[in-house]
Amino acid sequence: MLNCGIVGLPLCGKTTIFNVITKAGAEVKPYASGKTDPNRAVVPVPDKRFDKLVEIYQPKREVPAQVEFVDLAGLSKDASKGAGLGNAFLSFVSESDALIHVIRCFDNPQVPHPEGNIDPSRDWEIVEMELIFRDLSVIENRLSRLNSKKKLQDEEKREQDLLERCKKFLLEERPLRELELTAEETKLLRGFAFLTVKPELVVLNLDETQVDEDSVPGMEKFKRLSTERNLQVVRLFGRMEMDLLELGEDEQKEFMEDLGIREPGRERLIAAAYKLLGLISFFTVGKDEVKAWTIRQNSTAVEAAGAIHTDLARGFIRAQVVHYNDFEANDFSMAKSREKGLLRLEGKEYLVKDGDIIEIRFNV
Ligand SMILES: Nc1nc2c(ncn2[C@@H]2O[C@H](COP(=O)(O)OP(=O)(O)OP(=O)(O)O)[C@@H](O)[C@H]2O)c(=O)[nH]1
Ligand SMILES: [Mg+2]
Repeated sequence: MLNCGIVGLPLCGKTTIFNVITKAGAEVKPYASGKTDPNRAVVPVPDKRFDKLVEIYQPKREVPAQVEFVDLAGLSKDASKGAGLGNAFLSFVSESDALIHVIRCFDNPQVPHPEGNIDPSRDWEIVEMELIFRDLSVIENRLSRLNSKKKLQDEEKREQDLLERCKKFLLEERPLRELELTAEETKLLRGFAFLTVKPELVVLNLDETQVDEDSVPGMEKFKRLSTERNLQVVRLFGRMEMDLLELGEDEQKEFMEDLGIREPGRERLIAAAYKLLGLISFFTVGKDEVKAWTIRQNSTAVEAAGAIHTDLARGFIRAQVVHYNDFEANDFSMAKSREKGLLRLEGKEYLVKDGDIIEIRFNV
């Protein structure tokens, strides 16, 4: 299962956000935990389409899509040089498929900020630079090995050129995710497990007193930075949403409305993380089971079949497909959808869309 690692400076609210997402109830302390062993939890991905299908089919079993979240220890300045938990921490980051970067906006005198004051863009840059330094040191190591060889094979020469390009890019303080690469180059780089290629979602962790986010010191500067760097940003009232988890949904909404907060960030954040990972869902439906299956974007019908069972991919004949939106527009009736030609048979190479309802015809 793919996972999102939660990163950020010490005491920015990573574990709090992890608890909001996962309802795992991990311990939250007002001093840096210094814990290397990450908290992990698998959570169902909220999807109104899935809920509706369950309501229609009333199946014996319902299985939503899932994603794993990993709550990492705080990343200190100079971690790439071994400070704080240093390399141990960075190796955990390298195991994540995508990053959720928590930025502290809340002010809390009981919880000292490691840099002394609230400044979202500075904090973003510190963590980003550590990831860049770590990637640079991986590149330097490899390059010095390649450079020490008397004669390079063609493939090694290509690798050397590509790494030089990456290095130049990183030295301009830009993450590798912004570098344009061919499919082949992407594959070549995969083995290095670079940290700055991982897709990143920024979470602004706000305090309930910061409903007007412009009251956060340095917010204007951060907004400029996020436009310039094309950051994907989600806002969340971490501690408040964690405290509200015990309440029922309605009570929670009411409470938040009183504070002037439109909607809880939890579901939005999980959905954004799922998308960030490049994942989509297709559904299988029936009286026994309604299930949301997770595949990567641009997967084919036969790959989708393989996600269900290798036999289905091996004996694949056709996929019967109707998109959820069409199904809904036709009163959730397969017969009506078929009449309109919206329920159709697709071959192996069909690119599955997020929200397709699929039945695999196969023969083994
Ligand atoms: N006032 C306020 N305090 C918060 C908020 N979010 C987190 N805190 C407090 O900040 C402290 C640290 O929160 P954690 O979630 O443990 O932070 P962390 O980033 O996981 O910390 P480390 O793992 O030690 O790096 C706790 O005392 C939280 O209650 C918030 O939105 N407002
Ligand atoms: Mg923590």
